[in-house]
Amino acid sequence: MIDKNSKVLYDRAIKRLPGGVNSPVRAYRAVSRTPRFIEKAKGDRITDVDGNEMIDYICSWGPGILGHADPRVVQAVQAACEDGLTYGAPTEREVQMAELLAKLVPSMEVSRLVNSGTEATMSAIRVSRGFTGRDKIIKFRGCYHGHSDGLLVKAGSAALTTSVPDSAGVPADFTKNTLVAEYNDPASVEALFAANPGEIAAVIVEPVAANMGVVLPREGFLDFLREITKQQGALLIFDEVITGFRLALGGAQEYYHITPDLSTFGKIIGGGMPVGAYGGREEIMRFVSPDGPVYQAGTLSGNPVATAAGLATLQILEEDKGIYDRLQKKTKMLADAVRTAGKGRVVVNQIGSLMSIFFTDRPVEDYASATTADTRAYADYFGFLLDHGIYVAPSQFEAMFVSDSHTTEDIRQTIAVTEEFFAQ
Ligand code: KE4
Repeated sequence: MIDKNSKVLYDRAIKRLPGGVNSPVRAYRAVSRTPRFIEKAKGDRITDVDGNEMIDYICSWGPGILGHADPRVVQAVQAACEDGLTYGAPTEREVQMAELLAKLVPSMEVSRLVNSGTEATMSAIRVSRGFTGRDKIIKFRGCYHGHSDGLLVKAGSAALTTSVPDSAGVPADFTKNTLVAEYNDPASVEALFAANPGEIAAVIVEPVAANMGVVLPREGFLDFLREITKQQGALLIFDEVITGFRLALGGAQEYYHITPDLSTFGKIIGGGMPVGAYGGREEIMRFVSPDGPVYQAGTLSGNPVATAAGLATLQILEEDKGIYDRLQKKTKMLADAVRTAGKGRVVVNQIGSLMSIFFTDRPVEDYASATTADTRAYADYFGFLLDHGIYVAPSQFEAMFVSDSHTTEDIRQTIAVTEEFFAQ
């Protein structure tokens, strides 16, 4: 595997872009390699500028559930482009999107399209504050909800303290209302509610955490969050940017039979184009401008080309009754084989078409256990796979994604390369 042209492009890129990239994880800093610059992708294969074709388990961090350049989605986008790229005015397709969202995810009685997961979570938090009249929110350490100021925080010395920003440029004032609990730890949530009675507007959670690597909710954890928020007059926000339309057609809320008050979506909902969405109970969403006092807006929100890609993708998922079963089977086959090959050196968490390989010997059930993983060992695994044509996340704390276009042969190829790695 050569990376000559990637190196040339990277040298140019770092002159004009921070880290040479438009999103930090792409810079390969956690794995100390030159990032591969991509030329094209089709199905489960991605090809870099040096002609290296690789099996792709990043799938653009989640949108690619059908596989790259699905002809049905590409055709919908091409047709939409013929009629203009953006109008800044309502279109039928946006109504179809909102109606389909409500059908596939019944809790989404009223929704609004935005352009990213960040915008979706930022807006959901704002409307939860506007609706409850409360300022504080609870998030979980290790969960990521995009880069809006108030959500770029992690706990201070204990989950009970208010949080300190973990990004420069975020004034402490912007995060003082963001409280941080421990994922899978009900007591840490109870303590925050007890310490802030009547002040917490919402709890926002990734129903399956996928930004500390994949960490599953313990039995009853999500039910607990649903219960305590109801009791405390706070809203439950499911951040389904990753789990939405991935764990099931109705997302994690269908998979776990929990109805949140608000949900956020991204990635798959745009079918590869920039689309996010937030929404939920009608009485809450009627607070959003121009119906209500919570302002939120966007020039390209619901634009005809992005909604064409999103609608085509959701319609394909809705019509294909076997896709989620196929995704689960293929991903489980890979996860089981990696567990066997790793012989106690790795823990693999897998659910549906999401999985993570942690280089640790203990169960990974929360942020603390996830961070026991040996990130150097992960970096070695990453480099070995990359050199053997397998393209996985350049960070231990991301997810692997399997698409409907991943063939059994390619899964077997991935297993063989993994077995070779562990046999060294
Ligand atoms: P975007 O603004 O990147 O569309 O979505 C933010 C977001 C919100 N909620 C969850 C659960 C998310 O996982 C994300 C974004 N995920 C990352 C991958 N861990 C996107 C990749 C990147 O940052 O480049």
